[in-house]
Amino acid sequence: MPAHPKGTHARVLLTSVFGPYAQDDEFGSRAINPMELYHNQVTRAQGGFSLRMFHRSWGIMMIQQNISAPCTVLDFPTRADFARELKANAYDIVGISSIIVNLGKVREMCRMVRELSPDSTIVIGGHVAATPGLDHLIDADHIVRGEGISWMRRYLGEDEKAPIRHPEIVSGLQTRVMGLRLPENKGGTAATIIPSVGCPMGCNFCTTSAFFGGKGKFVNFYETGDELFDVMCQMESSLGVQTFFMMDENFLLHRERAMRLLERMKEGKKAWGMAVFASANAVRKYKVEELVELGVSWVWMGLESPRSKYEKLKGTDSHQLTRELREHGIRVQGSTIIGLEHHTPDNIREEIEYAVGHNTDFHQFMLYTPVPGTPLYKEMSEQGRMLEGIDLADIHGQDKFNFRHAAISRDDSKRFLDWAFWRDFERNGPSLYRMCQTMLQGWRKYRDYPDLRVRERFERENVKLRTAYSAALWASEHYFRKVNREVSEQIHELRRQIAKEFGTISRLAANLVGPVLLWSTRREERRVAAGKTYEPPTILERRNWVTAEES
Ligand code: B12
Ligand code: SF4
Repeated sequence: MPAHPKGTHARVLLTSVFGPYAQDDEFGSRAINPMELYHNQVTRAQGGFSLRMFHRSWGIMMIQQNISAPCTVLDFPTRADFARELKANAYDIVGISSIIVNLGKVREMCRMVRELSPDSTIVIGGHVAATPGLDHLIDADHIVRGEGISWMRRYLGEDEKAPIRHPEIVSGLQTRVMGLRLPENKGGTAATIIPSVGCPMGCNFCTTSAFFGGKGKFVNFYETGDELFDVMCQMESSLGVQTFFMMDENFLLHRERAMRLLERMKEGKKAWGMAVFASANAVRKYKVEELVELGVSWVWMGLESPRSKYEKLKGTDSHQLTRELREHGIRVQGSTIIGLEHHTPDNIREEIEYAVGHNTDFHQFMLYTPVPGTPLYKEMSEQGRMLEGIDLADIHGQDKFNFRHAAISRDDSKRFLDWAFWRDFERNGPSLYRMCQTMLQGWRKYRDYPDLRVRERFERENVKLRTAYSAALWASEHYFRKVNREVSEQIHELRRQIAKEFGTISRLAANLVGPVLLWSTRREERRVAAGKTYEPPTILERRNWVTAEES
C-alpha cells in the first residue's frame, strides 16, 4: 500500500459511528443494544440497580496519540456533528472505527464523506473489517484488518515500530446507578490501560482473538512489566488515579510481565488497584495472595459452561475458584454462553442454574454467536448452518441466534437468554450488594496484612463501604422486602455485619442517605419504564492541530 502523498502533513479525522444508539432506526441502532457495557450485557435485568456508564472508543484514541499528523478524534457524534466537522475542515483522511453490528452506519458515513468532503481518503478499521465482502458493501478506499496504529503510521510514512505512547483514558463516563449520576472527581474513576490487543487462547467463538491473528497470536504494546509500570505512573500523575482498568483480553496470562510489575509496585510503594480480564487457566497461575498484592480487585472471567471443552477451563473447578477469589476481596465478573452445541431445551435451565450458582458479583450472558472471522463462523458456514437474511445490526449476542442450533430454536434462544439474566438477579440480588459482600470479606482478611500497600488499598475501598454503599444497601434491603424477601434478608444480614465492623458512620449513612436512594431508584424505574434511555456525550479532541493551521 503506498503512503499518503501528504505524509504527516495530512489532516486526519478519526471517528466512531454516529448515534443515537439506544433506539431502533434504519441505520442499525437498536434499543436493545445501547452504548453501555453493563446495561447492555451484564446488569440489564437489574432495573434501577443496573450499572450504567459509557466507555470511549479507545482504538481511535490510541491511533491519534501515536501519529504526528494533525488529527481530530470525534467520539459518539450525531450525523449532524459528523457533517459539520467534515465541512469545517478539509480532511485528507477520514478514518471510521466500527464493529460489525454497526455496518449500516459505516455505509452511511462513507456516503456522507463522498458527498461533503469528496477529496478525503476513507479508511475503515476495527472489527467491522472482518465482514466478508465489505469492499462491496461500502464505498471506502482502505479496509484495515487487525492492528491499526502500525497501519496508520505506515500510511503516513512514519516509523511503525516506534514505542507506543499511551493516551490518558478515564475508563468510564457518566456513571449512573440507583437513579443517580456519580460525581466525576479527578482520580475518582479508573484509568484504562491497553497493554495488548488479541488473545492467544483462540476460543472458537472469540472475535477479539481472531481479529488479531487467532490461536497463539496477539499484539503486545508493552512487552515488559517495567514498560507497563512507567505508563501507569504517567497516568497516576496526569489523571490522579490509583485504580486501573487493564484492557487486555487476558492480562494474567503473561505472568512474567505481571510479576515484574508487582516488583516495581512494591519498590515504588504503589497501593494500586486493578480490574483485569483473565481466563481461568491464567488466574490459576498465581497464588491468590499474589493477585491481591498485584492489586487485582476485579476479574472478568469466562465461565462459559461446565461441559464446554475450552482449554482455558480444563481442570478448573470454577465454583471453587470464584468463591476463593471473592473471599479474598476480588470481585468476579463471570461470563456464560447460552446456546452452546450441547445445550438443549431439557438441559439449559440446569446449566443456567449452575452458572448462576457461582454467585459472581456480576454475570454476563451472551448467545453463542458465530461472527465473521472466527473459527466458529467458518465451521457453521461450512456446515451450511448460518441463517440467511438476518440484519447484521441484530447480531450482537443479546437478541436471537444467527445460526441453526441443533436443538434450540431462534425464539427460544432469546427466551433462555432473558431467563438467565432474570434468574441471576432473582437468586443473587443486585450486583451492588454482591460487590459489598466481596469487599467486606476482603477487608476482614487483609486488614492486618503485612504489606502496607495492600492494607491501604482495602482501606481506600472501604471508605465507600462505610458510607455510600451502606446507604445503597439500606435502600436495597427495603426495596426487596416486598418483591424478594430472601434477598432482602440476605442484604439485612450483610448490613448488620457492616454496622458491626464500622459502627455509627455506616448506620448514619444508611439511615440518612438510604431513603433518598430508595426514592431515586424507584423514580429511575418509572423513568425507564416510560422510555427514558441514555446516550454518551459527543466528544471532539484535536492533537497536533496548531501545526495543521500553520501548514
Ligand atoms: C469497550 C468495548 C465496548 C464499549 C463501546 C466502546 C465504543 N466507544 O464503541 C461498549 C461497552 C459500549 C461496547 C458495546 C458493544 N460491544 Co464492545 N467491546 C469493547 C471492548 C471490550 C474493547 C474495545 C477496545 O477499545 N479495545 C482496545 C482497542 C485498542 O482495540 P480496537 O478497538 O480493536 O482497535 C484496534 C483495531 O481494531 C484498529 N482500529 C480500530 N478502529 C480503527 C479505525 C481505523 C481508521 C483504523 C485504521 C484502525 C482501527 O486499531 C486499533 C489499535 O490496534 C471490545 C473487546 C476488545 N478487547 O477489544 C468489545 C467488542 C469490540 N465489542 C463487541 C460487541 C459485539 C459489542 C456489542 C454489540 C455488545 C455485545 N452485545 O457484545 C455492543 C455494541 C454497542 C453499540 N451500540 O455499538 C465485539 C465486536 C465483535 C465484532 N466482531 O464486531 C468485541 C470485539 C467484543 C467481543 N469479543 O465480542 N463495547
Ligand atoms: S480466553 Fe477469552 S479472550 Fe481469550 S480467546 Fe478465549 S474468549 Fe477470547
